[in-house]
Amino acid sequence: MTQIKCYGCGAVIQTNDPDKIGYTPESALAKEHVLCQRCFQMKNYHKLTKTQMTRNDYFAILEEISSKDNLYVYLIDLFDFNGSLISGLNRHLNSDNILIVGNKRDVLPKSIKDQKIEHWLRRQLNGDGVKYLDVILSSGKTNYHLDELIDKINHYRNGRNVYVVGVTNVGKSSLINALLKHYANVDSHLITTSEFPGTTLGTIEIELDEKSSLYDTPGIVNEHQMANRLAIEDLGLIVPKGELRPMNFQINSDQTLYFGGLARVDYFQGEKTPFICYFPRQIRIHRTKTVNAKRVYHNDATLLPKIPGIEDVDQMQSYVFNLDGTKQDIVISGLGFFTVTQKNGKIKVMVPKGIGVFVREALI
Ligand SMILES: Nc1nc2c(ncn2[C@@H]2O[C@H](COP(=O)(O)OP(=O)(O)OP(=O)(O)O)[C@@H](O)[C@H]2O)c(=O)[nH]1
Ligand SMILES: [Mg+2]
Repeated sequence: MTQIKCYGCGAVIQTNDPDKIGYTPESALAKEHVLCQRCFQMKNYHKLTKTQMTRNDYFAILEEISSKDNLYVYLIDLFDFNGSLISGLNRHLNSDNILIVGNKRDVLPKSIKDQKIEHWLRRQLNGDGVKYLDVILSSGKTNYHLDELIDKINHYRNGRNVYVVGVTNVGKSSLINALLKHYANVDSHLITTSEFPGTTLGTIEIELDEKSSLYDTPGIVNEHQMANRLAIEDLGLIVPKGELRPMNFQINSDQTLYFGGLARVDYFQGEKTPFICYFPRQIRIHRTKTVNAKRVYHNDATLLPKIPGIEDVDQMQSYVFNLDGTKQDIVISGLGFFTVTQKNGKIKVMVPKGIGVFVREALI
């Protein structure tokens, strides 16, 4: 029997086990385009369900697609650069075949020039030793640069197949849907997208011409991203819904900021200085005196969301950073970042264990 794949997530359709991926009731098989039950519930009721895919499953897919000569469109979420990279990217994919797309351009302020973002992105990639063919910025949400993206893909693919790859949630499926709507007038049987990391479960083929196709692929789970630790119902809170607005806090050296219930920064040495915060609007930023911070975490019911299992701020992991006067972003992977430019200052960042905290050259 030939395999049928779900058009929403790429899982192989099966009618035996409702708890496994690809399950569809037999009655749904008669349709021209088959959707699995999980995608049906996501699309119609926004009901998200966890799946059993492991990191090894994703790497097996990556290994399979990288064994042939293809063009790889590697998406990076501009809001979460560090969370978007997998270590040893060039070990998995040949640098001569990688087109880097800085996606979700819409979340960065319009006032910053594209050229500045692109240069910043190239410097970050170089700093991490990532080699590639070219870089382009895009947004699947606002259809930004779709024509330019298609031109670059056609230029570099040279008749070959194209695979859209990247970690979960960078917007691979949304960008492909934008292309489908824009160029093929498709508005039904679109690929399923959601804030759940791990929406796409198998490769999804879209024909480009008789000989070649473009494929959506499942994202690789990046363990240090916040989205992998949150309760499903809270995932929507950490996905930026629109352009990030800076929130400026003048902080004294005995003060603390909470970013929802997910992270905290103590400024414990240095003169009064601005902390310019870029976090999704749904995340409340709360300032308190450091001496009261522990009690506030415990008692303030509005510091939301919290990671399941973390009731006390002492259960978080601490990282101390020295501020040296250069304009730097302190990044909390998958949650947001703040910019500080203070000399001779010290901060302590507290995050749930395993969540990445990075210092980088300021983006904005
Ligand atoms: N602001 C903004 N949000 C986006 C954009 N593209 C996708 N998103 C959001 O990011 C989340 C993930 O989008 P998907 O398209 O499902 O991401 P994916 O890379 O296919 O994820 P997996 O299938 O899990 O690997 C969803 O909440 C989208 O609404 C974009 O260009 N801008
Ligand atoms: Mg996807």
